[in-house]
Amino acid sequence: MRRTFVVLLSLLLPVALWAAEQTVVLDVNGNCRMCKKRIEKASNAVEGVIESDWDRKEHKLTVKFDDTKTTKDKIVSSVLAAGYDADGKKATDESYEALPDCCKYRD
Ligand SMILES: [Cu+2]
Repeated sequence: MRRTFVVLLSLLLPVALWAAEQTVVLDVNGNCRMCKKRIEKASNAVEGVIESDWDRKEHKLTVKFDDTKTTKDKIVSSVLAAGYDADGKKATDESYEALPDCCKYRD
């Protein structure tokens, strides 16, 4: 009985570990190096985020996160709150206006 349990656990554990880590790629608007810092900071501030990388040319934010601790929506909300349009959603005018002038990416 005990052996069966151990065998079962050793079979399930790698699956459980693999399932916890997810990677998403989000469209995030921005301009400059400061934007990169701000966007990644906003994403990294979410508990459960392992790493974030914003590609300035492609305007893509790649986030690796633990899906037992956070969700894509929470990451998107945090980036929106920092003033950046993310995943097809618009940041509020208020958070956008708070950006430094060099970071204003809207026309
Ligand atoms: Cu900027």
